[in-house]
Amino acid sequence: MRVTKHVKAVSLVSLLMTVVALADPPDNLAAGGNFSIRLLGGQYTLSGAINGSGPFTSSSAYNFAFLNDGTGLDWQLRVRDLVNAIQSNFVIRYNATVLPNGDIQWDMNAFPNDCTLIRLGGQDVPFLLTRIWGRWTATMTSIDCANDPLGARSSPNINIQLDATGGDAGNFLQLEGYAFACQEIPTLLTYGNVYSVSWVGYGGGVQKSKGNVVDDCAVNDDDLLLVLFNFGINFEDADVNGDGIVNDEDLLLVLFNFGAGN
Ligand SMILES: [Ca+2]
Ligand SMILES: [Ca+2]
Repeated sequence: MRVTKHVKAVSLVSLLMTVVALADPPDNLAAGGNFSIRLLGGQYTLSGAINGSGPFTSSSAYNFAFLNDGTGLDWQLRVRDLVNAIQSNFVIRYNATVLPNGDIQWDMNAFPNDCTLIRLGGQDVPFLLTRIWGRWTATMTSIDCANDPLGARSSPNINIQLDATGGDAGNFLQLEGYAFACQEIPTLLTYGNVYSVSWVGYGGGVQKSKGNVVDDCAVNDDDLLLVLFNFGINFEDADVNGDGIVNDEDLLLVLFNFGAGN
């Protein structure tokens, strides 16, 4: 029985290999399921009811999962995770576009109208966040399969590098709101602008749940063989869907994703 299944599987693989096209960077990025990012530095200004400016750096790298709706490359986060000085839990979404030149651009534009707090000089003061918007743009470069250089994700390995491009038009964050009281009083209107941003990101590879059990950033013969040689037993390394047994379901996941990441 098992031998018959294997023969059928190998025949199907031969068929698939004739129709699977080489994946391009956007497909590779999506197949990884998430990406890591680190802001290397930038400048900010505040004007209006609050005034200030200066450089900023970030010592931390972050990892964001791609959303399953939309393009498969959209992602979201809370305002407080993007601007640590603002405590808002409002969720903002970055919508992805692959530009004609192959770069990826994420746009965000939200109107939270959230009465929250902003940290000024070590004190939290009320802040009515009325709008926040921005853009990240990056080149996508295919690189050799490797561990995430930012260390922000454990698996899968990465094979796409993202580098900021497009200057201030391509990479910025802006916000506006009312400081010191959650009321739309004109004299309290405050603008924030983040610019001269440099950042780097990594992604790609293929998730184990899509058949990449041997993590070489692609679903290929090695994955197929690991599943076949451990067919019918409980072997975590070859258990694609993590249900405690290596069986038809795992084999199908490998076959349906065969060629991904190549
Ligand atoms: Ca693999
Ligand atoms: Ca399984």
